[in-house]
Amino acid sequence: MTIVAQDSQMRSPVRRGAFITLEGGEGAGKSTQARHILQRLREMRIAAVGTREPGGSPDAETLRKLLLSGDAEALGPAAEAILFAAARIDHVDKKIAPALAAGTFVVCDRFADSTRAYQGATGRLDPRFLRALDRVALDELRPDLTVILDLPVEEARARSAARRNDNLGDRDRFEREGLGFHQTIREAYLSIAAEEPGRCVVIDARGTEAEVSRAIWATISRRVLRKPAAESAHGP
Ligand code: T5A
Repeated sequence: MTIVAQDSQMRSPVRRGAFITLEGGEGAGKSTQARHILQRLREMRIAAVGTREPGGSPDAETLRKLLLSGDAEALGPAAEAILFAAARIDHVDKKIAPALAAGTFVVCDRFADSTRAYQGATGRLDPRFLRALDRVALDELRPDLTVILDLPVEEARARSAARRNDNLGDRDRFEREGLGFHQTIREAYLSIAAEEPGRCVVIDARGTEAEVSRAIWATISRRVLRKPAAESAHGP
């Protein structure tokens, strides 16, 4: 506990940029929509940076390779969750927190909800363990808005397969899991959204790229850009 308290003192800069995360299952369109959001923010001359998890900083990208190769799978879901959190600590410290402190918007393709959905739900991890990991990895940091792209798992799988030209050998450790695993993840995301409606919004990802982009932008406009200044500036 002392470590967390000391950590808090070091890792809570005054935060002014907005932090937007994209979540959902494989192939739901997160990376595609992250690009659209960044483009629209930059068109409005809002400083914005895109990033992703696992990864986003050089050391976290090293852990990404290990985690997606499947080499850490044998350690079990709790150890995998710790490794994802270790990557997140570096990513937050080196990239996300400094950008937000400089007033830059951060758009992140996956973040802590991925650990809750993937390791937490499919590995049946104790929620208290996951909350403790978040306290260490995130300190006080929470996304201002989390967009959860919801897509039936069969449809998501078809999109991912089409992109890979059906080369199944290219699938990473999580893409190799069966439909039941991905259905559990879909349900976990819907539960997270129901638990935290102030932070999360579920967007139906079955529409065209342009339709989904419009729905997301309407949400960002309403929930982030039009927020009164007193609410959007995050003090220590
Ligand atoms: N993970 C991650 C954990 O287990 N725990 C954690 O804590 C974290 C952070 C990361 C993996 O790690 C796991 C989860 C993941 O399994 P990844 O490759 O970074 O892996 O993430 P994925 O979600 O697997 O990335 P994908 O690229 O597969 O999915 P996206 O980003 O949701 O989808 P996108 O945008 O690349 O689109 C997929 C295809 O669909 C098309 C695109 O052109 C593309 O071909 N598309 C559409 N087609 C039709 N209609 C639309 N509206 C479309 N939008 C996009």
